[in-house]
Parts: sequence; structure tokens; C-alpha cells
Amino acid sequence: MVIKGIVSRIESKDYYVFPASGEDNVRCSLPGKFKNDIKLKKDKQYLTDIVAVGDYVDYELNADGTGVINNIEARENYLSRKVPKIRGSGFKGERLEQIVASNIDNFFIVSSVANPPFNYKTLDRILVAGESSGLNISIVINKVDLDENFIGFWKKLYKNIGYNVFMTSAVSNEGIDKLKIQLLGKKNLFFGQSGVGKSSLINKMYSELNLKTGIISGFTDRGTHTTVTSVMIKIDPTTYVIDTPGIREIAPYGVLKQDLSHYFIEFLEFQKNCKFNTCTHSHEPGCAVNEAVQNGEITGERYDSYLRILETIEEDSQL
Ligand SMILES: Nc1nc2c(ncn2[C@@H]2O[C@H](COP(=O)(O)OP(=O)(O)OP(=O)(O)O)[C@@H](O)[C@H]2O)c(=O)[nH]1
Ligand SMILES: [Mg+2]
Ligand SMILES: [Zn+2]
Repeated sequence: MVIKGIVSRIESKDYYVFPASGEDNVRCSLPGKFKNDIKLKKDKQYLTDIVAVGDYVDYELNADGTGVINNIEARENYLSRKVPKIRGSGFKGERLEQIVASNIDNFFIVSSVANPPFNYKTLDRILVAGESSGLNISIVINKVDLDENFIGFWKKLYKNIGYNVFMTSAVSNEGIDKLKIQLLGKKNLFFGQSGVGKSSLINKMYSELNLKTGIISGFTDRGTHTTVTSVMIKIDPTTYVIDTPGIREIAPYGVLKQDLSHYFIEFLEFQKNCKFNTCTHSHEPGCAVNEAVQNGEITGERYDSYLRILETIEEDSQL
């Protein structure tokens, strides 16, 4: 009998799947034939993840209660990143695509006021990843209990661009209820730097959960993250939350230089007026984006982020 489910967690060769009806995860294996399918695409694209958290799959039950996945449905959307290049492996320019999660209704980018300090450049990189994946994005600025004042500047900046911005504290409970309402009936992905409080926020919203949180995790101690693998939690039959390990850095996967400005959504209305339609808005004469920066219609901070990301794309241009 074929059962439909959704992948909630992956641990080396074990794929945990929530049955479409029912509470408990079923531990499934993935037959080798799926791995061969991927190898065939080798010259086109290198993929690390055949199955990702959030994927809809079909599986069959074994007598011992474990399962075997026999179909993976096409993804409606997914967030991915370039896997940092492992030294000595592969050929020059090779970057692997890592799928963080798929079939996402709400993408919450979590940042914090302090500990670790608010980092708009990281936020802008994650925004590019989210926009280029076509996700429904919200920004969460957590730890507002630590400093309410200076963060108002950033809140306003991102609101003016058009993003939903939630100001929260897992300590004082500010903004927790407002955030929680957004999650109902959706598949919600929480993503952001290590230590910003992703797991703490999820624990606050759902007091029955007890996700591990750090004392002061990852960001001071290189390479340590409190949350080590992405986990999808079923809140009710239609509401899911995915907690992810903190990232140090994100490189959006497959974003081309000429497309980057499309993912800075406030640039869109200006770029059509650039003198050259191939304008990268960096050095070209007659650039309407640049003019908008001079006029204050685009902030210097966002333009600065744009230029920095553009540079890193140039380094990877063999993609
Ligand atoms: N002051 C303050 N501290 C917080 C808040 N939210 C979380 N923290 C603390 O920040 C630290 C990191 O919180 P986590 O929830 O583990 O952060 P995370 O984003 O899940 O980190 P990773 O799992 O490493 O990605 C812990 O010590 C939390 O107690 C908050 O709103 N205010
Ligand atoms: Mg965590
Ligand atoms: Zn331009």
C-alpha cells in the first residue's frame, strides 16, 4: 500500500516522514535508484540533496514499521544555498547546491538586535536567496529586549522596502503572539545566523516543544551550532514549523550577475530606466539605480549590499 507523507528530518541514510494522516514519524530508506537518477544529470548540475525536508513523498511500509520511499514529488519551491567549497574536491568552480527545505509557505528570516549584532549584509544575502526562490518572506528581528532604540532604523528601512517586519523577544515575549498567528495553517521555515534565537522563538510560540537552545551558541565559537540538523515539527495537521541550524554565511545558488538586481525588490521600478538594458548598476553611465541612490530613493546600505554580492557572483561566474 502506498502512503503519502512529508519528509521531516534526514539523518544520514534515514529519512523521517510524517504520514499525511497520523502523528508519528516513520523512518524510511531511499532506494539506490534515486541516486542513479541524479548521477545522470551530472554534467548539468551537481545536486547534493535528492530528498529534502519538506518534500512530499510516497512510501510503502515494511513489516517492522519502517518504510521505503518510492516516489518524490516535484517541489513547489525550495530554499537552497551553495555548499561552501570543500578544499581539494572536484574541479574549479564546482559548487554544490544544498536544499535547506522545500514547499515553504512562509519564509521567516530571523536576525537579532544584539548577540550576535544585527548584520544587514547577511540579511540582504538571505533576502536574495529567498527572492530568487520565489518565497513569501518575512523578517524577524529578535532580542528586542536588548536594545529597542537603534534597531528602529533597520525596522523602518526594511518596512519601507515593503517587507513584513516582526519585532520579537523570546525573553520578554514581545511580538510572540503576533508572529504565531502568521504560522497557522502554513509550512513555516525559520532561517538565519546562529544564535539569533530561532529555536528559542519556536519554543516560546509552542510551549509543548523543547527544542535545544544555546547558552550563547555558534556565533562566538566557530563551527558550533546548537541546532545541528533541520527539523520539521508538526504543530497540527496543517501547520508545520522547520527549525534550521544557524548559518555563518549564505551564497545564493544559481543567481546570475544580470539577475541580481531583480532580487533587490526596491530597485525594480528604477532599473527599467537605465540607459543600457544590460546595466549591472555598478559603473555604467546613465544608471537609474545609481541616480536613485543619489536621490535617497534607494538607501546606501542596500546599494552597498548589492555591490558586495555582485562582486562575489563575479568570482563564481563559471557557474
Ligand atoms: N536576550 C535575549 N536572548 C535570547 C532571545 N532569544 C534567544 N536568546 C538567547 O540566545 C541564545 C541562542 O538562542 P537559540 O534559540 O539557541 O538560537 P538559534 O538561532 O536557534 O541558534 P542555532 O541553533 O545555533 O542556529 C540563547 O542563549 C537564548 O537564550 C531574546 O529574545 N532575547
Ligand atoms: Mg537553534
Ligand atoms: Zn543601472
